[in-house]
Amino acid sequence: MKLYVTDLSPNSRRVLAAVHHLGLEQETDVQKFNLFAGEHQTDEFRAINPNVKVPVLVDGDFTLWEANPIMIYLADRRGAEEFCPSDRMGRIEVLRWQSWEVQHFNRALGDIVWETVAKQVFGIGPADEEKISAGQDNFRRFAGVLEDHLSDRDFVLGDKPTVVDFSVGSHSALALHPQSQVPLLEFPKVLAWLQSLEAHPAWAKTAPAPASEAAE
Ligand SMILES: N[C@@H](CCC(=O)N[C@@H](CS)C(=O)NCC(=O)O)C(=O)O
Repeated sequence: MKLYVTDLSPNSRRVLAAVHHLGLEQETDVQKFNLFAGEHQTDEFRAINPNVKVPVLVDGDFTLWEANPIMIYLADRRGAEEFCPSDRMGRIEVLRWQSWEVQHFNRALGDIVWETVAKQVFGIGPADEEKISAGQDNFRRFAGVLEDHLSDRDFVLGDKPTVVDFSVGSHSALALHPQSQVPLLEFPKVLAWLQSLEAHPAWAKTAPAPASEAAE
């Protein structure tokens, strides 16, 4: 299999972490693009993903873009039921939380850390305080849902980490960045869950270097 990723991306991180967790390193040829140098903007890569974005997985004749389905595909390929349940209701739970993180939780989180971390690291202008404040309000709304959900479990689907934790927690390094201004102290269960994800062996292997923690 060939996997196209970049160093500076929570979307790439979640897929790479799944590769490690599932023990697929030997079967996966990882190609890293430097997005800032425009290495992905070629006709060849556009033919692989017309969105011209990473991550992308190519497995024989099959090409798959979008981080969340790539992780599910890899888990199914491995028959990794504990990591990604395949029964009807288990799969619905995976889809529920992955939809939620894309649309709500990580969108709010991304809005904050774009202003507080990414802009500083990439030197692309001052943080917009109004956008930070709006992002924080939005984050509180959805983090409250996760806080309640984690009241009786360690991970999103129960007592073990699954593909859903890699999805919902994909921005962990940015959220835990000292300058993030993500109001995590108001959500102790969410904070503890993010910290435990950071300690997960496969997740830890894919931790961004300090200077590259501002992604997307
Ligand atoms: N929804 C996509 C998002 C992919 C995405 O936004 N990738 C970024 C890196 S995190 C990218 O490739 N950006 C390059 C570009 O837009 O030119 C996914 O989940 O895979």
